[in-house]
Amino acid sequence: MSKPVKKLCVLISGNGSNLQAIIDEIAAKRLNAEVCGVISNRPQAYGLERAKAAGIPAVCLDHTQYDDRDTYDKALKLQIDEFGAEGVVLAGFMRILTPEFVNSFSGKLMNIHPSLLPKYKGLNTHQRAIDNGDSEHGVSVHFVTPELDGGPVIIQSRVPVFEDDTPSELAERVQEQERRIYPLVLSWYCDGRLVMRNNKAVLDEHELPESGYASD
Ligand code: NHR
Ligand code: GAR
Repeated sequence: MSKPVKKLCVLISGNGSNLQAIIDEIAAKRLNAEVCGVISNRPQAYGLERAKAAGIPAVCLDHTQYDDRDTYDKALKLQIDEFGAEGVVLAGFMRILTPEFVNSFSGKLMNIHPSLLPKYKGLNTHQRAIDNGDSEHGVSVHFVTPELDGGPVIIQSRVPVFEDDTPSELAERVQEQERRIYPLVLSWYCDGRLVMRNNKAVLDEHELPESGYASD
């Protein structure tokens, strides 16, 4: 008998190309999941259209309409719980989340961050890698903990930085990798192979090293 599908809620702020990769992977039956809902904090996010086109409930919770982060995160949690989510996927979600929110989804909340963590936490990672003259850059998927971009890494993928790269060329190279590794990590999670234990990512009962599963 096949395992029951896991319900994932995907949080976005923009284009939603990671969301699309997840939707496509589910359609191709390589990911045993259902996207039960998509939430954006920005009304203009193109990812909302992608969700609707795939028949997925899509909601905008505009953070500018809330008094503070606490109130916003409470509304966010209510909506996620209403979708019946068993996992929460940050896919280009641009709002810092309160410790209360993060702790309430401990081990069920993942993020894709466009750098080789622990390098370049926070924003403008492509520009910073170029400015520092790095010869390589990349992307990390990690469990989310209250410490911003500080939770245990699950996987990383590396890309070269070329001398004349612009931030957007570099971002495109990184995003090509994102669309491969995020659905892969989610398939591990949905098959019950990936958990967070003692602030470590654990795959098939093996603690993953600090740089995560070696993907290259
Ligand atoms: N929340 C917690 N508690 N922990 C993490 O690891 C989180 C998180 C929320 C989002 C994604 C992260 C990224 O991958 C993420 C990880 C937004 C900002 C930010 O500064 C920083 C990191 C990330 C996402 N946001 C501004 C804010 O004031 C707003 C910026 C904007 O709207 O453009 O929230 O990079
Ligand atoms: C991705 O490159 C993701 O790594 C990055 O935003 C892009 C979203 O693309 N995330 C962050 O910068 C989080 N602060 P998408 O909307 O097309 O998936």
